[in-house]
Amino acid sequence: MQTPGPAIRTTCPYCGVGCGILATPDGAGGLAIAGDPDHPANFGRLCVKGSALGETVGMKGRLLAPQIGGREAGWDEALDLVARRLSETIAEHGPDAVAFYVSGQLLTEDYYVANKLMKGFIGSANIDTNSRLCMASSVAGHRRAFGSDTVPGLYEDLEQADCVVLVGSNLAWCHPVLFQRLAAAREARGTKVVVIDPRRTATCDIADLHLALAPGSDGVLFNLLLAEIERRGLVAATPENLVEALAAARAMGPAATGLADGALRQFLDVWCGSNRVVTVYSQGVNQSDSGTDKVNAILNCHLATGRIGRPGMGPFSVTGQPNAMGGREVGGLANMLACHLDIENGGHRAAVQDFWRAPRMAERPGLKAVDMFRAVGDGRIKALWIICTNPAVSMPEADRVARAIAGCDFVVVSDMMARTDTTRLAHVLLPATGWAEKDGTVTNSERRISRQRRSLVPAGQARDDWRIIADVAARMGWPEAFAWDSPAQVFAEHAALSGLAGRLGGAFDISAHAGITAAQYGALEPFLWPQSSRRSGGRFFGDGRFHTPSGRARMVPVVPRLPQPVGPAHPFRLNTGRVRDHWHTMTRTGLSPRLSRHLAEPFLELHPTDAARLGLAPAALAEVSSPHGRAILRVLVTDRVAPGHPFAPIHWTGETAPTGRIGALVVGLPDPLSGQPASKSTPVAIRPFGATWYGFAVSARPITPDCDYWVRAILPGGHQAELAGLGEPADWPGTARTMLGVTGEPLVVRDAGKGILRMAFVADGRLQAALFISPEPAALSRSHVIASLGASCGGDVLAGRPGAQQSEAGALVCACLGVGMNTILQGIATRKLMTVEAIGKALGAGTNCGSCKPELKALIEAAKTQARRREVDA
Ligand SMILES: Nc1nc2c(c(=O)[nH]1)N[C@H]1C(S)=C(S)[C@@H](COP(=O)(O)OP(=O)(O)OC[C@H]3O[C@@H](n4cnc5c(=O)[nH]c(N)nc54)[C@H](O)[C@@H]3O)O[C@H]1N2
Ligand SMILES: Nc1nc2c(c(=O)[nH]1)N[C@H]1C(S)=C(S)[C@@H](COP(=O)(O)OP(=O)(O)OC[C@H]3O[C@@H](n4cnc5c(=O)[nH]c(N)nc54)[C@H](O)[C@@H]3O)O[C@H]1N2
Ligand code: SF4
Ligand SMILES: [Mo]
Repeated sequence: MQTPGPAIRTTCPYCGVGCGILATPDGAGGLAIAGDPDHPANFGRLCVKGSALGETVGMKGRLLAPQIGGREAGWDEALDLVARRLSETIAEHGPDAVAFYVSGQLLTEDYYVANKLMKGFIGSANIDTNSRLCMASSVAGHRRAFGSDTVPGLYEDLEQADCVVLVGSNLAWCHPVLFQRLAAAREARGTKVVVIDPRRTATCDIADLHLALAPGSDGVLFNLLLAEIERRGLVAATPENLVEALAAARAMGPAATGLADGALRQFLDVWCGSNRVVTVYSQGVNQSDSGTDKVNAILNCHLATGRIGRPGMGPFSVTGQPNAMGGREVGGLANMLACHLDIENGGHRAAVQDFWRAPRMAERPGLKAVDMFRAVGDGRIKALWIICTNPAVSMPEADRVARAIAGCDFVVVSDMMARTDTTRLAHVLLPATGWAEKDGTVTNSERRISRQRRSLVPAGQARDDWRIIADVAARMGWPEAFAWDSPAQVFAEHAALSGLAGRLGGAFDISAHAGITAAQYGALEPFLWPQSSRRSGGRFFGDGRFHTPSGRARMVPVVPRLPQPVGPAHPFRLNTGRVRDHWHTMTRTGLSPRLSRHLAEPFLELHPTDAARLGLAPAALAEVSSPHGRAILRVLVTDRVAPGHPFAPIHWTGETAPTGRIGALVVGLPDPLSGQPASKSTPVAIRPFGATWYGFAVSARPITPDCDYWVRAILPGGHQAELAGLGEPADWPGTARTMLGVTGEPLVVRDAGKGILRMAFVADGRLQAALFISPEPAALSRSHVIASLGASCGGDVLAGRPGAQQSEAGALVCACLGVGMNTILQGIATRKLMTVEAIGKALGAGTNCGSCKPELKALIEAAKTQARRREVDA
């Protein structure tokens, strides 16, 4: 515990926007969270995930002490064991028999230390990161086009542009504060916004044009654009390969995009007609087996027109994780060295070896994520250290990856949480400090480096990742090279090395900070890289000078490859991605009741014609299978997706919904250049899941279901679960007691004719737990049941819906102010709240973080459409 303190300036640990946060310790282990008005990424704004950070910093679920083989151990014993087993493995099988799998959520200092240990001291490059699943195609595309992995522009370009094109990016949900900045700019100056996504997402709310192109056809689309650029005489630069790239583009026909001529024409007109155009792209582009070519197809258009590196124009790869960029800077990918230096360049290797005084430098690239886990599976890798990532869920072919980890001779996992799908498989578990407990730096999507600052004391015996790695390195025989006392010293070393890289011609140079003191590090303001004696911040490439040997940009002739066609056994193409209020495998956002209420269950967005053909009603369960695994998902029938192209979110795990693990379905098919797997395009089969019963449960105590389908989520005063099964238990009350963690006899309502069974466990007149079973998907007011939990109860909860006096709030739309869908619909219907502002004024919804504004607008639009239909009918 600590005393209440002044606000500490730190950075959000979620997305790559990198918002500044004011975290104020409340003295009881908690934090009050506010946006930092002075941070140049967000100027005080936060999205719902950032706003809810205070709900996720408690002790619940934390890994508090090292564990060996499931028993608690001391730090010395655990670190000795890890160092000994790594050293033995290297001695017996060579350095390539060990691997580190790390994360874009590590701080730069953690990342630097891990990379130094593997590439300079162990002497292998078998360190790869979840950024391989995320940014690798952008990195490879940047390096081909620019000669370096450099993001040319700045966030303010989105505000200064006349046209912003979002390709494979659901900015509204995934980079919400950047979305808000764009939406505000659009209000102010009429920015044209184009969304290119096979799915109609919340981002389309501000789109002047939505191109629902055929999945995977982005390369074709941007080649068509390049050909149009030439036709209109807009070629304004002379990059390498210009002639060849234009020839490849001219060969293109529009058919593969599936777009109507009119829509395509509008896109070409607005892109070509806007000198100030920013093309933002994300996972719809990167996560493809031809992702690198798609990135270059986009970059080509900006290079040919010279629309790059000047105010309001340029290509913009928005990064997902808070420190995806920092990881690239330290060389955390298996095919990079450090500070953007090249592992295959002898001169670069010698310089880094000399700087590190390294005994044994890696001389060739290591295994990239998909191949790394294959090597774990077939025994080539015998010791694996996983840090700050949950590959047993998030890797493609996740079941196979989990089996590989389980079969590996020696597995170490460093995490802040005790129970994840990956920690379950470890021989040694090392407790890491979490976001609020650690000090360091992160780099956001616009190259801005910000401090993350400790605001709470570490949980239990948790230690910082950089220190854990350095302590292992020291025990492996290299104490001098890993002898830092603080992250400030690590940062200083990293900054000094970047100076050396800068002298070798690299763009990433922050050597102005090479001599940084602890006090200066403490006070470090957010800054854009580079920062050296030669230059400071700003945009890149506006002067036409690139980091290639010739100094010219390189266009890449792109011959687009479309995704493999689906076949009769697996006739649907599964798209995957994110929801608004959860972060990846939910180890942190899953702790927040309000974040868990926007979407509390995994789902499959399925087009109405597909649903009808498959005999799947709304809210039915579907079994989805691929050659790699299976999942059971709640069907959400919607025309937001195209026929044949269902979508499922990625967040659920063995801890929250064992049959909702989407990674289990996804094929591990990497791009040949970047190694990034195609996570958005898996052929699957779908059929109804024939449950004989469905259920919904709430309990004040943790729920531990044991049935064919279950999903659990946290509530303000307890827990909830959706359930379904193929065969009913013989003794429902006994099953309920075990599952809901309660004792005693329940109140029971049974309608044998309809097959309905309802049970309430009441103690001291208050509802402790309830279970609702029916032969159809349980139709009851979940928000009423949830609100009844812990409240005084005379059994009326068993009606499953509120009485006449109470109203039903419905699914939570505004998570910040707790405003439900029904409340909003009622407001629209009875109080004529026909604008987002009116709803905000009357109900509060949308007035805090604003993340739900697209949904509010959609509800208003839906009401208007309904009203129009009624007029027509009348
Ligand atoms: N709420 C929330 N925000 C997050 C995260 C989170 O877990 N939750 N994670 C962060 C991370 S690490 C990342 S990488 C980012 C990801 O941010 P985004 O890339 O914006 O998010 P995704 O939902 O993965 O995918 C974006 C879109 O790509 C579309 N898509 C699929 N196939 C294609 C295609 O062939 N062409 C095109 N043009 N589009 C296609 C999908 O329909 C989807 O809407 O989000 C970051 N922000
Ligand atoms: N099908 C499909 N699969 C995907 C994607 C997709 O779009 N579709 N997206 C991919 C992308 S872009 C990404 S980025 C990945 C993300 O996938 P993961 O990286 O596997 O997901 P996270 O849940 O963020 O895992 C982070 C882990 O680190 C722990 N942790 C948090 N902070 C710390 C810390 O400071 N130190 C340590 N040691 N541990 C910490 C958390 O508890 C958690 O267990 O998923 C990828 N997988
Ligand atoms: S947009 Fe939201 S999740 Fe992303 S950094 Fe800002 S507050 Fe955090
Ligand atoms: Mo990511």
